[in-house]
Amino acid sequence: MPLLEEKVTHFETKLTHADDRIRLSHWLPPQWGGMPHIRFGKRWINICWLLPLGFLCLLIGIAVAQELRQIPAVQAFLARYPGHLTSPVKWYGFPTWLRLMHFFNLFLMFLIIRAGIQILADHPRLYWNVNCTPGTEWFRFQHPVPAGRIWTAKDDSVTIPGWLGIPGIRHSIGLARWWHFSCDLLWVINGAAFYVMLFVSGQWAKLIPRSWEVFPNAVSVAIQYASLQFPSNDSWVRFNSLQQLTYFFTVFGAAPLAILTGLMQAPAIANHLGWLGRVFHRQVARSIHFFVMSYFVFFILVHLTMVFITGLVGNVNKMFAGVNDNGGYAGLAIFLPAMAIVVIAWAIATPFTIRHARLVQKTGHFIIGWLKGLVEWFDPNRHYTQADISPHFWPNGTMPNSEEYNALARDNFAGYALRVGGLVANPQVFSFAELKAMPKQEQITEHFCIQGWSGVAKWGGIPMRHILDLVKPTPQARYAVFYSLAEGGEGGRYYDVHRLENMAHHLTLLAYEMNGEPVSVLHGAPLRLRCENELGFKNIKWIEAIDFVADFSHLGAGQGGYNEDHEFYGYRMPI
Ligand SMILES: Nc1nc2c(c(=O)[nH]1)N[C@H]1C(S)=C(S)[C@@H](COP(=O)(O)O)O[C@H]1N2
Ligand SMILES: [Mo]
Repeated sequence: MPLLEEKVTHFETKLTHADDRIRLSHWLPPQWGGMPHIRFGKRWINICWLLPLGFLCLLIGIAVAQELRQIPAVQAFLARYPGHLTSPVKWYGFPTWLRLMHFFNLFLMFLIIRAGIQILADHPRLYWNVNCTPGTEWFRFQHPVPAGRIWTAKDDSVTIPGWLGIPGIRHSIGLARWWHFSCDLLWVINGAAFYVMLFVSGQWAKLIPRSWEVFPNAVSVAIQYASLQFPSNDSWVRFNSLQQLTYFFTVFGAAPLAILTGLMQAPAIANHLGWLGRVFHRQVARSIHFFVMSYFVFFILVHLTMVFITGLVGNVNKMFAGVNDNGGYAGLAIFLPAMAIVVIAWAIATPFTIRHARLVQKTGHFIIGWLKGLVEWFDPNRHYTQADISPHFWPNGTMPNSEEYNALARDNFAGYALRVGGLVANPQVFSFAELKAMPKQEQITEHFCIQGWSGVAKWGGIPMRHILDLVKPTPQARYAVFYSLAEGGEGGRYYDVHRLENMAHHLTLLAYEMNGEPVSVLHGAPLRLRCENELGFKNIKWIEAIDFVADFSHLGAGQGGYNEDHEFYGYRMPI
């Protein structure tokens, strides 16, 4: 059937090439959100109030602590618990590995946090419920969702300054994720090596509290700091108890929690975890992930302040030069250039990413793409119940607006046909009636948009396995290319590439029903894909044709899909 072959492959010509850099004139125009607000019941409170409030608490804390120190019982308490344990010390100093890992850690942390905030700006709302119904968020830096018009998740994304986010422009989550995930991997490797070295070297004894007395001692330190009579700083030998508890929590509490709550946001992982994935669903994980980030920012601010006000020269001598010396400048001689590296990296991350977006995408893919791909092996098997269906399901993407599509829609898609061809034994054109007569499968599943929102819906349609059985991909076929009836945001057909393994999964569906009704135009009529271990953008809407190929590098800009080409996403996105 040469004619049929042509009909499918001819879609290639409707794809557009994409720039390897971001051209701001072609990008989503900037849109500033609001100040960050937290919701208490029906009231929204501006978090800027935290600044004067925090300052007031600090003042009151100082006054209270100074009064406390006048009380004999408190003086006795301070004498009994000086602020550190008095057990003998074996591990002095800061070895080279520790100082180096400390620096790598801080260098990566800045990039991770900046890219993380950029990711958040793509859906600047946090929720405790999985439905993400507008108005139910507990935190936002965006205005309420406008009523009376279609408001997609992309419409909702906001601009943040380029010095804060990477790369600072609106809806740049694709690039921010390469930064975030690549630095994450390096950070995890650094952290794992740190754990190992701690225990190999014996330095763990400095970091891990081993007696309950650490708690009264920590209270003692807090009173001493707050009353502005600082305890003696002898971190060369041992940390004071408050310091020890804080470092301990940061290394063994906050860091693992950041990793876990990061992973739990991935469709392939959360969909694999059954009840655990339902209780700690994506929005819970995302909210906790945000708290951990806030904790890290708070920790960095306090830590830096303490480094500066408790004797900068001595502190950097210890932590950067590894010498117990309160006078010389060996520490500063390393600290200042090290900070210069941080500042330079900070300054160039955003402009570099805008100028060399494709390179950032490819580098990110090289560093972390293989690991993300591995997550596809988790079998998504979670089902929700009818009662879990979200009352609101965010729409997303660029709507179809061709005459061809509108004519089909006017006719309730009676004239619609799905073309399936390429490397298959039986290329076919299925009429809508034929498709609906095929075996039907229903599933209630959660949708994970890359931007951060989620939603549960019941989908009904044809298992993709059935289509595979009918058309029989040849042994050369490795990928299924889906072509949409709609264009993408910058023009040219929206398309997306999936690995054949994912297409054979029992939950992969060509859906023509959503929540028991025909899929609406907004959500992908007449046919849209459900692939439950991938992020939302891979669930292509308004499908016109499926083409089986051995390779996709000749399609569009060769990245495996429209958003992959134009927004620098990865084509395997189970996380
Ligand atoms: N053809 C096409 N399909 C698309 C998109 C698009 O822009 N064009 N957007 C994707 C994105 S980013 C998401 S999150 C989902 C949204 O599906 P929904 O509108 O049903 O929520 O559709 C995906 N499929
Ligand atoms: Mo999305």
